Amino acid sequence: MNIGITCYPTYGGSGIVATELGLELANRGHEVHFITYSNPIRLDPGIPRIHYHEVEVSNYPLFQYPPYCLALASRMVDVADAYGLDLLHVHYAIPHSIAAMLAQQMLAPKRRLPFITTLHGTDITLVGADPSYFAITKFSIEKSDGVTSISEDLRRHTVEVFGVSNEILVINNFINCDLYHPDELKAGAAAFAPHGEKLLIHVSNFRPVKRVLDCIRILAEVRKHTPARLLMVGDGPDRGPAEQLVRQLNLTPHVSFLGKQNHVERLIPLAHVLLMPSEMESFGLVALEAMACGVATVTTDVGGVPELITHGVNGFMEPVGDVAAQASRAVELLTDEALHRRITAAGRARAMEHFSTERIIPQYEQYYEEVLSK
Ligand code: GMT
Repeated sequence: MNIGITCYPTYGGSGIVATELGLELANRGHEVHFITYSNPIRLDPGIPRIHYHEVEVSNYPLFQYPPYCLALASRMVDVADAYGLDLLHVHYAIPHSIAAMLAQQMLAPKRRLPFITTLHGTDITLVGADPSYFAITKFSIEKSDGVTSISEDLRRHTVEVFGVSNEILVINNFINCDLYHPDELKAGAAAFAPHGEKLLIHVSNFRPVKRVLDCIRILAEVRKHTPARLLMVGDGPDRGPAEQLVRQLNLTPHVSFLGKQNHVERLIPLAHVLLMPSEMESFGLVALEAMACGVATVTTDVGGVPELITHGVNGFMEPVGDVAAQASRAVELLTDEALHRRITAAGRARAMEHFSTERIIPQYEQYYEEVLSK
C-alpha cells in the first residue's frame, strides 16, 4: 500500500507511535509518506520506502495565526496525487483529521481517498474537550472513514464525552522488543551514578499532566532509605520548576536533566525503576518502553494504564499525587532484588506477548484493507 501518515513530529507519544508505525510498515514492504511540518524525531534519513514531505506554512504578516491546517490539506492533496496514496492515516485528531477531510473532498472529483484517525489521548481528554474545539473534534471523528484508539479506556471516554456513533477500533500501542531490550550489566549507568547508586528515570514532555515535580519529591523520599539518583529525560513547561525544586531540596548532585533525547532505548535500560506519576495517561507509552527494557514501573492508576500494568505483577500503580506510596514502591524495588527480578521479567513478558510489533502492526494492516474495501 501507499500510505500517507500525518502526526506531530515532536517529542510526544503520538508522534513517536506514528513514526514507529511508519517504520514498521515500510519494513513490511509498504511505501510510507510522512506529511508533517518537520522531519519526525526518531526518523533517520535514507530508510528504504520512507518518504518525507514537508508542509510549509506561509507566514504572511496579515496572519496572526498562520493557517497550518490549510497548508497541510494542500500538501496532502499534492502528495496523494503525485504518489498515488491509497489512504491517509492521521495521528491526533486536531487539526489533522480536518485537514485529511478537506484533502479528501478536494480529490473527490477524481477518486476516493479514505482517511483513518488514531486518537491518542490529550486530543480527546484535554484539547478536544475544550469548548473551542469540542464540536470540530466530534465532527472530525464522525467524518473519518476509520477511527482507532490506543486503549479501551480512551475509546470509552470518546464515546461518553463526544457521543459519537461510529465504530472505534482499539489498536493498542506497540513496542519493538528487539530494539527495546534489557541491559543486565547496566555498565553505562556508571556515567550517571559513579558510586553504584541505583537509577530512577522519568521520560516525558514535562507538561503539567505528567506531574514531574512528583518525581523530584519521590527521589527525596527514596534517598532517606537507599542511595539513588534520578535521570530526567525530556523538556517542556515544567522543567524550570522541577530544576528549582531540585535546588530547594538540595538534590542537585543526585538529579541529571538530560533534555530531549532521540534514543531513549539506550537510556531506559540503564535504570532500575521508571517513574510515571501522571495525572492522566490514555496509554503510557514510556511504561511499555520500560517494561520491554526490563525496568520496573511505578505509576498511577489512571486512564489506560491498568490495561498495560497489572499491579504487583508487572509494575505498581498508586493514587495520583500519593508521593509517599510511590516512593515506598520504588524503595521496595531498589532494595529487594528478587522482587525487582520478578516484576521486570513479568513486564518484559507482557510487552512481548501483548504489545510487540509482530502482534500489533498486522492489526493496522488489516484495518487499512477493511477501510479501503468499504
Ligand atoms: O502525553 C502527552 O502529553 C503526549 C501525548 C501525545 O499525544 O503525543 O501522549 C498521548 O499519546 C501517547 C501515545 O499514544 C500515550 O502513550 C499517552 O498516554 C497519551 N498521553 C495522555 O493521555 C496524557
